[in-house]
Amino acid sequence: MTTQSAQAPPPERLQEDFDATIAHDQRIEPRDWMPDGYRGTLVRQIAQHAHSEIIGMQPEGEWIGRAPSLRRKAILLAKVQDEAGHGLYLYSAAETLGTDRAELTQRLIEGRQKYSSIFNYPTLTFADVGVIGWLVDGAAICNQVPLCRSSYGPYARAMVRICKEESFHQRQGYELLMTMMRGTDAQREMVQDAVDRWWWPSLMMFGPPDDASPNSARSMAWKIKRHSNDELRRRFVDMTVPQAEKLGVTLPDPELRRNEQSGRYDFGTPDWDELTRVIKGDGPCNAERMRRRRSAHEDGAWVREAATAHAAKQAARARKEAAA
Ligand code: BYC
Repeated sequence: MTTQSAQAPPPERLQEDFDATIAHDQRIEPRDWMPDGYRGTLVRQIAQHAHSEIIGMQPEGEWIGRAPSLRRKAILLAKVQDEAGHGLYLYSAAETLGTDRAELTQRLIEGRQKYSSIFNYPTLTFADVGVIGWLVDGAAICNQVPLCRSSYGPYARAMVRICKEESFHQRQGYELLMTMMRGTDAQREMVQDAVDRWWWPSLMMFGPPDDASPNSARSMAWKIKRHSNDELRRRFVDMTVPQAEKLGVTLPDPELRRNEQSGRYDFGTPDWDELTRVIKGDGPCNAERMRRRRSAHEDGAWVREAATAHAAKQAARARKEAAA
């Protein structure tokens, strides 16, 4: 007689097990059963995150050849390489859900998947490198530290390593800006100008406001996301305002002030129409970023073909040796 446990459990039991795992704050792992919606949401978010890391190499990468000293060049090179690594960890996490990197890249290139709005703004001066480290990586840390507790194991574990590296990125940006602020008037103006341009786009990285965020409720119920977009945006402002004061720059928001009752900062409303436009492809650099991503993909075709041929050759040799 076949026992019940030797057979595939009934669907309602699978759902119950999944719900219990989430309720107990345990991790879902690749071989566990999961609802299609959960899998789809993860693929969407992880892929978008991976694409952001890879496209995010472009704005700062433009300054590697123009860095003002060998030290700055070495730091920037290391940072941009880290972003490539983050993309690869994330594509690997997505692979555990049954979608491979080639397929996800194809979806990006065909415009069927998104990447972060923040990378559609230009890097006009070297101060932008510092401000990206301070604000953009600072925002990334606020958003990603809670993702280390995301319910999907491979995503959460990838985040632990990524967050460690993001901390270095944020520190190097802040240190660069501190150095510039101790420099000439022209350097201080350059820093202020970069802060003015990147502040609002950095706030938009956290996504639309909660009442216009269609995915948040479900993602939070599944504990993929641990906090809402608005809560994370607020945490970022609370963290950043004292750093701006120490740096000696002004944040371009006349409504920004400390709320004595809550002990937190009140701030103005980002231009949500701008975020919508940038997400839809109409930001200052969307076309350029996608053009470069597509051409890098085409230029790399021979490497992928060579690696595949090499792997096939190795496998054939191993089979021959095993048979001998
Ligand atoms: N840009 O319902 P919502 C980095 C989309 S890399 C573009 O709130 P969700 C770094 C959203 O996808 C930083 N699209 O969505 C790298 C959704 O559209 P779909 C990347 C955005 O997923 C190099 C729609 O709007 N970080 O740090 O619940 C150098 C409605 O939104 C954006 C991550 O990817 C945006 N800003 O929440 C330096 C973190 N915001 O997909 C630094 C992981 C929203 O339904 N991702 N959309 O067509 C997340 O935490 C969440 O996906 C988000 C959005 C908070 C971004």
